[in-house]
Amino acid sequence: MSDVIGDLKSVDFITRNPNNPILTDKDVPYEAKLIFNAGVTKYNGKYVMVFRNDFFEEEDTKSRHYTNLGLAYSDDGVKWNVEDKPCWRINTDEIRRVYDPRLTVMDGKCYMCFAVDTNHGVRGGIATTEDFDKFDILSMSAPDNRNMVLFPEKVNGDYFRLERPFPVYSRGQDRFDIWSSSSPDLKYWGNTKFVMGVEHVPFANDKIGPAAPPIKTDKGWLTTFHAVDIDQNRGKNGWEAAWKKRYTAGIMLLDLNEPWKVIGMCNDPLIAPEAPYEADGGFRNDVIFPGGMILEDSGEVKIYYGAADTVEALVTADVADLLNACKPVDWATENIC
Ligand code: BMA
Repeated sequence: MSDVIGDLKSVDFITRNPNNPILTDKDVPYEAKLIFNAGVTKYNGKYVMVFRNDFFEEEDTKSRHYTNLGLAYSDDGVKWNVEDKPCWRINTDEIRRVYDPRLTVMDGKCYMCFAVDTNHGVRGGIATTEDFDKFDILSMSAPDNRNMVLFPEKVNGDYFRLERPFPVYSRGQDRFDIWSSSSPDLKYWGNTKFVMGVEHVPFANDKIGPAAPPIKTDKGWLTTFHAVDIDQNRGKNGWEAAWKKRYTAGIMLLDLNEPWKVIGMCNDPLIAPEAPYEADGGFRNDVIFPGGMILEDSGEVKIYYGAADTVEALVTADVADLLNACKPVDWATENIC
């Protein structure tokens, strides 16, 4: 892994939606500041978005910080109507916040993976909902794990998820990778396998993790991931005092029957921060974080992503171009069972 990654550009076959950013705090009829990292799916004939809303006690972003999840609906996946109140917030003495929702529809039900900051570590949860008002939690992981995404159907009789544990103690620094687990019932998870390491991604030098839930194609499971590089020279970058990281989006292809096996990957970032709402004036500049991916019947793929931890944006691409960009990899994941 090289120390400094340098300039990165998006591939030339994605198109940023002309309405970008497609959702900001101005669209939200309650207290809101940073609208980002949404999960998006199609459910009961509509596009549904559950977005993360971070807001602050005072104007100053160093003041007390709150997070809730907001809900929006759309007929076309581009213009969104936000419901008049947040749909979910857990705030107890132990649980500080729930964030980064990811939506998957399976057998007519909507499932939502989410991250939870607790006093005893970060956990990944899975809930189910029919109306986005009542959420039943099915499982919560041990710390430290998050960025879970569900595959939209069972594979060989089991549910599958991608996930990103973050083993700080054993690896000594950020060096986090993508893993998968399976479950007979969405509650008990095991059969954990290594999928891809940060060293396999030429545009990462810090950590990687899942992004939007995978979509099924006849060539394999097509899925985005997030890739992080650090450059100590970045200094102040965004509203934070110092933000040295950059988040880009990658794309890879997983084997249909053994979804922990990477069969293709694009060696360049799919989306790198370039537009002003991605690279300038945000809370944390240079952050692209996909959370929703929808394959339309026309072959168009909509990829929704949080930009600069401040707004929600959309790019589109043709599924054939995305598949074509995933070249066979010259490494193999190694699992002992
Ligand atoms: C990660 C998470 C994401 C966020 C990203 C960039 O650690 O907190 O929610 O988008 O950092 O700040």
